[in-house]
Amino acid sequence: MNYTELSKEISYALRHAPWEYELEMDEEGRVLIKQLLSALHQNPKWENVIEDDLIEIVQKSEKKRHEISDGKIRAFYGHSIPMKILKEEKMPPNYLYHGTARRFMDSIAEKGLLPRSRQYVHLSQDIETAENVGKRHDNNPRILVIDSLSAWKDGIKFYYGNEKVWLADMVPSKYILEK
Ligand code: HQG
Repeated sequence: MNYTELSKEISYALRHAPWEYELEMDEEGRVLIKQLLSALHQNPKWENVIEDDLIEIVQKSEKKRHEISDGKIRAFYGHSIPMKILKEEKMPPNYLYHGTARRFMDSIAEKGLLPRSRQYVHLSQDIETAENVGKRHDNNPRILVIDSLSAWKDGIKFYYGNEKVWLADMVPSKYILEK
């Protein structure tokens, strides 16, 4: 069984298209594992997937994308569905980082960081993580430093994703220190 492919399909279902899988999602994005498994089983490719496979994917993945608890599974971040997933508001560290493409810089300087197709702007806890995020868009990404604590003190909300990923509704450009 190809765990990378299965992990991508689970992310797709939980972040972008729960209705395609007839999943009932709670306000924090959790769905019953049983429901997800029976949806996956309809595809011959995944007819043998069991809960232990999901547990292994979640545990072994370097990026903590999903969480399993109490018979439910959720994606920690990345959502694009219309129902806004409720995230835990939290005071951010002094600085957060955002890796992006050179070609987006003018627009970011003008409008700030916007969620684009997702529900939240995604920020990184450290520079290395931001570099990896940025490389998905540009082989020579720009790393932005976000003055997150000042932004938070001024009323910009930040939310906890996982130990490496923070979320925000948007980040005005005045809090972007290097660009
Ligand atoms: C850019 C992956 C123009 C923004 C990653 C980014 C992450 C603007 C792109 C997670 C803009 C959106 C999310 C503006 C922001 N004008 N461009 N005003 N504001 N942008 O993929 O943050 O592997 O939706 O800089 O590792 O790259 O899927 O977001 O370049 O954690 O688990 O618009 O997805 O995780 O791109 O990545 P994305 P992202 P997974």
